[in-house]
Amino acid sequence: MKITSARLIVCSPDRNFVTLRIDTDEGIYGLGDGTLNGRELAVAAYLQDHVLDCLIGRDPRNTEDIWQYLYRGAYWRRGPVTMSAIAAVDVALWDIKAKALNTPLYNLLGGKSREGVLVYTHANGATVEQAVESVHQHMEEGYLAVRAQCSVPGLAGGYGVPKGSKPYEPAERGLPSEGLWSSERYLNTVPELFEKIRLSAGADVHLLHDVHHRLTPIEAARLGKSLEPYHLFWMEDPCPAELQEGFELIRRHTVTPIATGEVFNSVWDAHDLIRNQWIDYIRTTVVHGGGITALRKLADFSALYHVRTGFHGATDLSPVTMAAALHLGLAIHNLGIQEHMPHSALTDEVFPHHYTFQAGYMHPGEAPGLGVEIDEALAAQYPYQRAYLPIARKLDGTLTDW
Ligand code: CS2
Ligand code: MG
Repeated sequence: MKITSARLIVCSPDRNFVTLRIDTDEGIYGLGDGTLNGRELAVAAYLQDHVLDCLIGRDPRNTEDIWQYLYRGAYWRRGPVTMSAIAAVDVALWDIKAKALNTPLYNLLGGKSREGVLVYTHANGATVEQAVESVHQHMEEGYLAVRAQCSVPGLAGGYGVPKGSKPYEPAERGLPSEGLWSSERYLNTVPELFEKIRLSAGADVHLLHDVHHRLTPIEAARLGKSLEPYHLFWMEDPCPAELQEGFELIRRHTVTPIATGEVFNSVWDAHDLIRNQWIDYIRTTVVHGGGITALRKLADFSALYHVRTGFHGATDLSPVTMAAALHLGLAIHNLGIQEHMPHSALTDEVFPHHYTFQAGYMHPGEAPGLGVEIDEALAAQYPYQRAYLPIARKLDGTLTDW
């Protein structure tokens, strides 16, 4: 089998996506996701200008060799743009390989380790009360795990809280918006949020929270301790993780489980976090972590240290990535949980897929390959529109992590 062509489909049904299609001489094609929120065209250019021509004539089943060719052959290693581009190729090749063997992708990754993948979704609100109500809504939809976020009093919006009635979509068209942030007010708000949720929703629902990189390690330690009575499933991205050893300080003070890694793109970003058990869940996902080939290795390395997976699954990862994450999540032994931020109806129309949600779990489906398609005619009706993630500043104007 040989690769005969590779081309990009960049579209924006409600938000931007970069999709790669690779065709072969046996009439089988595969899809990969190269979406990097706010920097989509950087990945598209990396693929179009530096990668796609190098694929022609190669055997698509040689996923390991092609991954090493793209990783080591570039000389310049790692980074979100490079690894998203490698991921787009890698996932398309795995899609082809599974289709050629007429089997769902999970069968090439170890087969089923479970009947379904536990997922969590997002509850949020402008107030604590609205967030509590949102948790109940999602529990009624059948979710067994819910992430809860709310605005900080006196600070409009903020990470995780939608503006108006539309579902939360952090990327905004036009130039970056700026908002204010106060860790002090946040630290006084979140314990009350989870006290109220636990009182109202009971002890069984898994509760998660995303700090979104906004605290220092000692502040995160304080937050983790304050949340212990509400036994969260995890506290996510407590602080920026460039300094991996900063997590040791958090670990020393709290037993609230810690998840991080959605902005990582290599096992080396988490090497110390994992081997020192400074975290409990690794969030790096297929599209930004270098694809199925890389994520399989990351999951297996994590398993040695009792670290489970919690793949990132926001709307800025396309249905192609959601499908790939579910195939991987069904197969690996150390699955923790999968994020499920449902895409819009329009996005689902552009990307018809076989994955399903039922009673708190998702399944990738039994179609050969990934089980995802792209309606290119419909996608063409929604061309790319530049969009950015917001910027945050502290009350004194200092730029901080959004
Ligand atoms: C968030 C993401 O889902 C999450 O855990 O951290 O929504 C994140 O803000 C976006 O993926 C950024 O593009
Ligand atoms: Mg997050």
